[in-house]
Amino acid sequence: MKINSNHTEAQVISTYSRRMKIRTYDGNIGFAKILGKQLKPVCGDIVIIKKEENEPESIITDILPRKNSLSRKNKYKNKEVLASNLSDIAIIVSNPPSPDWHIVDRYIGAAENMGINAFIICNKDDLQWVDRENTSILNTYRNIGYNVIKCSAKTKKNMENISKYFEGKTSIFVGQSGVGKSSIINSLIGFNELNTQDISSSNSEGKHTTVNSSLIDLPNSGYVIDSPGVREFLPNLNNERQVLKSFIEIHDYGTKCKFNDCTHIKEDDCVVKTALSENKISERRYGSYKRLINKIRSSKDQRRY
Ligand SMILES: Nc1nc2c(ncn2[C@@H]2O[C@H](COP(=O)(O)OP(=O)(O)OP(=O)(O)O)[C@@H](O)[C@H]2O)c(=O)[nH]1
Ligand SMILES: [Mg+2]
Ligand SMILES: [Zn+2]
Repeated sequence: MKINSNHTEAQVISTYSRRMKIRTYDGNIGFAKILGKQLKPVCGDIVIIKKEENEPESIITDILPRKNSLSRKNKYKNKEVLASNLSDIAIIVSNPPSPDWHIVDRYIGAAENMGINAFIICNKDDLQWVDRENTSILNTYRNIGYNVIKCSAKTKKNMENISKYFEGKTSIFVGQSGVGKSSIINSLIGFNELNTQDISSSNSEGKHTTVNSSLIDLPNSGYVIDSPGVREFLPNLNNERQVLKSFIEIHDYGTKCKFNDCTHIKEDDCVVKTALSENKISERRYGSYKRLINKIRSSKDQRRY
């Protein structure tokens, strides 16, 4: 939308410290600087830009209200936003690196708290890493209601289905370093826009090849945001209510508990614990839930002393 002669809206497509790559409403790509120190635009933001005469770069003067945002707490305990205005979080897993399902639960939790979809993509299926244990974990996610798909960016297995799913959406690709986020996106767009790199063979850890998020146009419609591997970014859950909202099956059984403030940890007469003993809730997911509740409780204790 054009606002007046020298103010227009643009979308942030990648961030480089205080300089942003933007796309204006007419599709032009350019760079813009941020006005002042308060504004902190992120990938996916719609911003107002001002064009100064004889200046090559525009100035970002404002950020339009975000529909939603994916954020974490940084090491100084400040909220740091990674991306905004999303419809889906695609959580990529593979092996190598060995999958960390707790990280998957945290991203699912972020999606649930943002009110958007979570989608699990098991990449590197050409390596046949999905064994019986992993199949059972993936079936738990399917039974709760999440989409799970196996693919290979290398052999292109299921790439067309993935491409169809993300059409018209604004999704962010997240997951451990080296799982193949950038490789899948390159495959979806049909050329190597993003850098990818071998996982170091010595420790099977990714090398954190992607260092800043960037929003990529999909060939038909929609966008995907490539993000750096999770060592740099794990979404934060701020309180016990948000943790409960993250685990929809625990939340659903929990509505039938005797006490409506039941936290499903130590209480007697807890429907969640009964469901757990009857294998209706996965032991692993419940463990993940408890780990996050305990994390919040211990950080509260630390603040008290
Ligand atoms: N065998 C196999 N290797 C793959 C596949 N997809 C990606 N890889 C390899 O996995 C390595 C890491 O891929 P990247 O796309 O850089 O991973 P990333 O998730 O973007 O990593 P960061 O940017 O560090 O977060 C590269 O060597 C890729 O070639 C796949 O489907 N099969
Ligand atoms: Mg990458
Ligand atoms: Zn309970």
